Amino acid sequence: MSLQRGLQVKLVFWGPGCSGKTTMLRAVAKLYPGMVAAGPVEVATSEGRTMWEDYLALHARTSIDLVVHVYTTTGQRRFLHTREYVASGADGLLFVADSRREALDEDLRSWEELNAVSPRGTPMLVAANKQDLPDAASAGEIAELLGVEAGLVYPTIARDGWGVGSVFRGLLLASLRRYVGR
Ligand SMILES: Nc1nc2c(ncn2[C@@H]2O[C@H](COP(=O)(O)OP(=O)(O)O)[C@@H](O)[C@H]2O)c(=O)[nH]1
Ligand SMILES: [Mg+2]
Repeated sequence: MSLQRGLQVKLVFWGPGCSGKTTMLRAVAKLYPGMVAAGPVEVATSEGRTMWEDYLALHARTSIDLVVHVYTTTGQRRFLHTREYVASGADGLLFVADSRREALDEDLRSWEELNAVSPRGTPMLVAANKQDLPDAASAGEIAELLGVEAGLVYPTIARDGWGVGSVFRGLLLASLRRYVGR
């Protein structure tokens, strides 16, 4: 967070491979077309897997001139160092869980990794993504799996943008409240 030229906020999407982080970033860009200042930029392998990070900048020209930098991390296990680097200095973290039942083990592994590397007190919300799939675990089940309050878990369908605005605004507010609202 920087106040030098308006207010600059860094938000990071974290989660296991294929949970929908890149799709979520694209959905955010679609929700706020008038505010997109840069991106989405995607650094992917030839198979479309995120290799390094994706990046989107939103600029709200309000009285405080707010710039929101949004990054997604690569979910692939072997890229832990890249993830830590991309997530460092985050003002807010969104854990994008894959709600398919066969993905729940990977969700838990990725969640534990996030909690091991992120500084205590960083605002964190969870998206229980892929709610359109018939076997999807509910937001409540994801909350129980991760051991967090149900109110921190938002159901989403990143592929069509459903629920993405709510969780994104919630994360932005939580990251700002930390500095502004006390
Ligand atoms: N059914 C369904 N598929 C999704 C959803 N969000 C993402 N996907 C799909 O999941 C796959 C992985 O998504 P991607 O955004 O690349 O995942 P990432 O590895 O977390 O960046 C892609 O085929 C997406 O189209 C969703 O809400 N529902
Ligand atoms: Mg990706």
